[in-house]
Amino acid sequence: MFDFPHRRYNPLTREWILVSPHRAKRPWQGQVEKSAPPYLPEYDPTCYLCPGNERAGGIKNPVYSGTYVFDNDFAALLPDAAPADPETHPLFVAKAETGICRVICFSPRHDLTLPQLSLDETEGVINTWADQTADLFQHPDIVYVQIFENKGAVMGCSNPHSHSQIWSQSRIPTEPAKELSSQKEYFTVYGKSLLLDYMHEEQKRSERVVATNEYFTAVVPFWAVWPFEILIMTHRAVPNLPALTQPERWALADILQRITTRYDNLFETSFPYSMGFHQAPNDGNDHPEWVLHVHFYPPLLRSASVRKFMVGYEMLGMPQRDITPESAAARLRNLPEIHYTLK
Ligand code: H2U
Ligand code: ZN
Repeated sequence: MFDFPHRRYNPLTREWILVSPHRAKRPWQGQVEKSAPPYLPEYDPTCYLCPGNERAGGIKNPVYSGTYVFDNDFAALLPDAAPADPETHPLFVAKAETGICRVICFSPRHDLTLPQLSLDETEGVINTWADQTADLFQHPDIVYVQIFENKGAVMGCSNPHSHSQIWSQSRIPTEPAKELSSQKEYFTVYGKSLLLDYMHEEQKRSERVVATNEYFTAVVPFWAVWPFEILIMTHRAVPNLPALTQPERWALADILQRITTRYDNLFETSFPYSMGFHQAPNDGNDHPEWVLHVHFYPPLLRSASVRKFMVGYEMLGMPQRDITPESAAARLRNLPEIHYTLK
């Protein structure tokens, strides 16, 4: 159906992307990424995230056994009271920003990534994310809580020991702010949630669905920019992680494991990505329009060593992709859900 150049609209961000399916066969003589190291020890005495080890600044991690949370020693945002805005000229606008940044280790094991954890351990990670969100929501000046995981050296991750980060702050950052305004507007016009309508339509069409369970559906979105981008949506209008029921948390663990296992199996490598949750802001309002969801943005394109670059036309014009979201979804859907290292 879509074998000609066309643009697709992202209703969440209200931006367009260019799709050029005929271009997928162009040759590649460019940069080749190093794959993940084939072997990691269970414990690394030089790792600043392993239990009992020292971090920058001399603080020692406890000998933890499940998840472990600490305040980022190099936090991008600081909780101190903000000074007056440093600039007032309309062409030189700057505003003080406060916040709290934390690091969450998934497990004491240095060598295990999300798909290699047990379902119980993954549910433990989800409970920690939810508890951290609830805790940060108690701070009067925290309006937005951004949870994310940067995985793999190509994504700038500094340490293979599995961890995620939380950056929480006094303003809503750009991406969730766009999603807030589109979801709100859709809710005002139609009286329904944009993402629930989208999810139901994707379930009917099924060609972009990668995995689903009772409470979540994972698709390569119609408007995906990254080759194997995934969007996981809840089946009801849940605003944030703390609002998930226990069966929903279990189902979220299930779908996260199944998606990350398929990712690793695609090129038989520890698949790099940036992933994160978009939750409703903590601004004192109800958010009936908001549907909790997870974005996975993986950079790999055609093998474990060739990535997509967002350069040239994409920096100056708009995002573009070659393989269609439908063919990416079909490839991911057809992969086994047993991790390739267990074969
Ligand atoms: P990555 O997820 O991008 O690898 O970042 C790891 C975080 O860990 C990074 O934000 C923090 C860095 O500031 N960190 C500490 O808090 N303590 C340390 O001893 C090293 C790194
Ligand atoms: Zn470690």
